[in-house]
Amino acid sequence: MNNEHYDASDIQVLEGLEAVRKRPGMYIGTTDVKGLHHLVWEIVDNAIDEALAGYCKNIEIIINKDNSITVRDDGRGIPVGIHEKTGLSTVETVYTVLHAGGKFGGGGYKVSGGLHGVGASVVNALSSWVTVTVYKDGKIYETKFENGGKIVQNLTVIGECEPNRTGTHVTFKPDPNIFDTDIYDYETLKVRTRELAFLNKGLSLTLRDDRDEEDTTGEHFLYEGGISEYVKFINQGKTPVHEDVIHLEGEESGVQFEVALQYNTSYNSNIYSFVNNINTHDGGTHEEGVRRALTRLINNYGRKSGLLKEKDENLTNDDVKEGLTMIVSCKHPNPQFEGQTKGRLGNSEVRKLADNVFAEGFERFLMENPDEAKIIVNKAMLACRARNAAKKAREMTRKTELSQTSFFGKLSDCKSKDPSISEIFIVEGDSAGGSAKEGRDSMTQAILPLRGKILNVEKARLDKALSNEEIRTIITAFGTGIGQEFDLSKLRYDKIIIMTDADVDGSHIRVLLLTLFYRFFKPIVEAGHVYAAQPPLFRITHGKTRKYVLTDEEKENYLNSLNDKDRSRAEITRMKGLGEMDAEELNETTMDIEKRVLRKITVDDCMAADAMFTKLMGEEVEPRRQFIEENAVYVKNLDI
Ligand code: 0RA
Repeated sequence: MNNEHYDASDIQVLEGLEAVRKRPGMYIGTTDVKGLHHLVWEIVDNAIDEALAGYCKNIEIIINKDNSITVRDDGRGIPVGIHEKTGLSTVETVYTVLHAGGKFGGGGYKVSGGLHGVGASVVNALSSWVTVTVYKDGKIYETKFENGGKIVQNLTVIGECEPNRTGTHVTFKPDPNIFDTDIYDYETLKVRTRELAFLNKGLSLTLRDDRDEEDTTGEHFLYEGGISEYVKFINQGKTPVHEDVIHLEGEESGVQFEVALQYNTSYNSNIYSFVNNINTHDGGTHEEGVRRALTRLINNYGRKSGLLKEKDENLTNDDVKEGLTMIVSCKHPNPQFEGQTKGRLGNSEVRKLADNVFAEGFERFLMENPDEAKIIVNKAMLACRARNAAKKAREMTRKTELSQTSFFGKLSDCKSKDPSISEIFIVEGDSAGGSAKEGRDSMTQAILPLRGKILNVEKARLDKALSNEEIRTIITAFGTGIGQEFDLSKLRYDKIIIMTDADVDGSHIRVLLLTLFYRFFKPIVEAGHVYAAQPPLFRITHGKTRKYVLTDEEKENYLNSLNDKDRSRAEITRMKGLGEMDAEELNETTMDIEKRVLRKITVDDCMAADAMFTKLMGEEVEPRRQFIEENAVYVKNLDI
């Protein structure tokens, strides 16, 4: 090796790593907590490549006490010989030359994610220190770097090992001068480690947290079934409509493709696709191939089997994906990522491969499992009907003019057409609705009385929700539309105020409304337009004075503040319901902008409402009893 050349490349090396330190975002996206975790995956990806090449079975990830990370694999060990271009060992070269990566591979292609082989040097550049140990040829080699990748110990033999032992151990400490935080989150590492185990069947991954005295063995992730087990994992707690997960795979010209899927009885779909273990959140050709084949095959089977009649329209992809959980995974030697966030696979040849592999396997599945096939086709047909019904219902609510009599009969709208000063009270029961109508400020306050209980939308598709009168009226009143055409800017009121009794029935209706808003009008809740009115619990009268209070505590405080004479005339009435108040009282206590108390509803309230609903309506007596007991403050005077 000639000295001049060595100097030149040496300078180049330092310049390379310096560039990474100057603009880390270019290489790892961000230097926040996300970037910090990214470093781990760069190192793990190298080990996974070794596994995909068929030489590594176990990978261990350890969070050390000082928040440094150790990644161990039992692959062949990074080569230790001198690299002809740099004059350094290959290990040192891989860790210090920005574009070394794949070029130093011993054949085979790199398919795992990450920075295509430059990951090791990028991690080194962004670390305060790195130690690499290689087990190979009965020897233990070690090299050390500090301060952003500067070699402080050239590759040295530090001991001997069993002749058949091989592998690479890397420990790195992210540079606190680069990253906003230096603390690793176990849960974040766990979720991705588990995902990598699902995506690489048969590979054993262990995650251990040495910051925690208790944890000595860590958690092990090994899935012989690969993405099939991923599908099962996602479908936990759901009811599958066929027992076995369908798992199909194929390969062409070095491109591996596989897909696993299972239908469940829910109305939502969970479809995730990956290329080289990276989530392609915007899909791409691998996902398109499958979607196209799935839709085509279900239609073909439906027609051939007579389930789908001549008059029936073709099922769409939206129809066939209802209740579908599916993982698509492609391993590609030369993937082209497209789109703003590079989250889409662009390679056009993959569409055909995915279509072929899926079509062949799924057709066989349908032929061999006619019972399951029938369930799947019927489910898609129901989804199709629901889609059409929802479309019609949406058109109907859109067409329903506010002046139409059936609608007019329910809503007493306000005179103002200015949403910024308008509010709507959704009131439980006709009689309270009557008082509210009388007691309102008709300029800005609209009243919508609800008759009976509204539908629980948690267990219904959009079409069924839209067939419910009360829900249709609410949609028409809001003016925003629903589903695909929802438009927050069309909301006709600034405040939507739920006004229900302070008892179990009242809280039940409130919960149903919150569930409806959460599921179908979430942006309205997020924008802070939804409120709960707080009607008073007690009326205290003495002489000509009337006082309303919201809680027991307020009642006691008020009584204590009175003189003896007043207190002795003091009549206390527990307000049983809104319907009991006359218009004047209702206005004074609950509706008057100056005097009322409103509670703003948040998305968290809505999520809690869903859980509460399950308790209230569920078959089980115990949670229901418990709920009533916990809410005893509301139900003191209720006969139960
Ligand atoms: C290229 C060739 C050989 C091994 C590796 C790369 C290798 C790289 C990494 C990175 C992390 N763990 C790794 N394990 C292996 C094989 C060289 C030989 O056969 O001697």
